[in-house]
Amino acid sequence: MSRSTFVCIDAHTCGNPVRVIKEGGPHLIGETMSQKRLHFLKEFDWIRRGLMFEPRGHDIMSGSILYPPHNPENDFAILFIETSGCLPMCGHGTIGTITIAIEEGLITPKVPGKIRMEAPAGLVEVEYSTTGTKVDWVRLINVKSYLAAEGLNIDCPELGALTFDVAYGGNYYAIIDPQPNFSGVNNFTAVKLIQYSQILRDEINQKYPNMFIHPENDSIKDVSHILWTGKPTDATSTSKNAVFYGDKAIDRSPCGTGTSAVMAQRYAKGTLKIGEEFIHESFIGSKFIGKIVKATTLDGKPAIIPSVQGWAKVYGYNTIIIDDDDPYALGFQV
Ligand code: PYC
Repeated sequence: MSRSTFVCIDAHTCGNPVRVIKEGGPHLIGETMSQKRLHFLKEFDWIRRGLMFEPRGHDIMSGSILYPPHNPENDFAILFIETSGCLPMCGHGTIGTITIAIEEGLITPKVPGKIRMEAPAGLVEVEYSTTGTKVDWVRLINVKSYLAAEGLNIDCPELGALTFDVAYGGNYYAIIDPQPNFSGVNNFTAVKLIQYSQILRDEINQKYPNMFIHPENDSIKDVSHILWTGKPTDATSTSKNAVFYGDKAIDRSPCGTGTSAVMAQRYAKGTLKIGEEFIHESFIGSKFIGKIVKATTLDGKPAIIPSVQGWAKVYGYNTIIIDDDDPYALGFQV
């Protein structure tokens, strides 16, 4: 009989959960965070399942584990753990993790106010601001983001034929903008969007096999998220979204990697310029401030370096036990 204990700190980023595993994370083998992510998925996925799924987590739970950096110039490396697996990059996860790590003294940045974080998808530079012991905001300069395909077609139950684009912002997103068969996120419930997204994600990856593979890291592939857009509720926002991830989740935050993907899509289509503010509203109305920091290239194709700013609040300390004698040690989903 064995029992594992995980000391966690819980927060939410603009409404979406982030659980940082402060103690109890496994030793991982690899020379990069991308290699360590694959080692974790092969040997330690039980930890993710136990801590993210019910009864210790829920359908929308996500979290992270911190590791020493592989390059001594950087501050730390991060593994994202989510109900969906281990994402190569997670924006709300980064904002929540940095807030927890600074407020709770888990890291001491080499340069106060700036952090160099190694994510499986690549190096992410972060800035943050504090008042006393609290972090006010976190801004991440994300990995190269790009529009991978535009004007693709798929049939959606009830709605009919839909056109969509695919963009990368640390994960691959199918972006469905308002069109004749889809009037925008405000006219749909989360339950409906989840039902459609579950079917569409599978169908998109079947219809377009091997089409979305990161040019520099082939462990990052396929559409993992569906991002539905629509008119913002607040007149000061640029756009509103509902981002589907995992099996049943709609992101409560505006989704950092999704915001990066949409900025890459808009930049490629000429509707967002370098330096222009892109205020992205989540399904519950919380906001991220996005910006294109600069234009770049990825594998010879146009790409951008996006920044995404948001806030997080720490709300609890949680020591979690996973005991072999628990029939739900590995969690479950209904
Ligand atoms: O903020 O990048 C993000 C994210 C991915 C999945 C949920 N949130």
